[in-house]
Amino acid sequence: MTQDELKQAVGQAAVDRLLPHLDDQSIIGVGTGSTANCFIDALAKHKLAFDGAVASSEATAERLKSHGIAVYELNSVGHLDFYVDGADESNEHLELIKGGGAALTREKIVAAVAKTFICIADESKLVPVLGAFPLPVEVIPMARSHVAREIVKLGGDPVYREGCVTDNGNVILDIYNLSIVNPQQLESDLNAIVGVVCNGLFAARPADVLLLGTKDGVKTLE
Ligand code: ABF
Repeated sequence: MTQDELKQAVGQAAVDRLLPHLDDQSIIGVGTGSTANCFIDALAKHKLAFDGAVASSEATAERLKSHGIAVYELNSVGHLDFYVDGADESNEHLELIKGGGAALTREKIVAAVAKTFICIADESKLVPVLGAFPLPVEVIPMARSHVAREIVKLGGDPVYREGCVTDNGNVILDIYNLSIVNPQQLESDLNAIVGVVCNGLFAARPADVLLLGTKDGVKTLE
């Protein structure tokens, strides 16, 4: 199977997992990226089975609307039973690096609200130790240099993502050369730097379920 086929398989597996729990009141949190797009396309075939969605990015909102799926503001939604999204890396504890697509802050907010966070990924994303993928940090633009200096003190090599402005009007620093043995501690340390809006470690609130696309089929970790 190609990587695209693995992504389609996990997108479909997430839909299959959700369907028995959906009714005409259900609103689903939906993430961002190519794997999340596979989920959206599979979910659209069942759009009469639920009410609508909350999107973690403008791009996802547009894709949902293009399928005729209603998109709600998070503030207008009382609760979310499910959030479905991809990741850049996951360890066996379902702690994640996310934010390669620069949508990390809204993704973390929607994940925080959802009762169950289902992560969907192809098998290349499962790693023993997080950090080979550069860790994204969303930063208030005027704090960029200050935050970069503080990240160096934590042992990372921050690189400004040129030309990238987030949906929130901020910039991204990607941290290279980390071997993240304590993801919760690093997530907390990065959040404590003045000027940091959010970082791409999802460890304080990891995924609840990982649907992993492998050449032997979709495996479930939970
Ligand atoms: C989102 O999409 C991000 O948090 C992550 O950076 C990215 C994964 O993208 P893809 O599914 O295209 O690999 O989930």
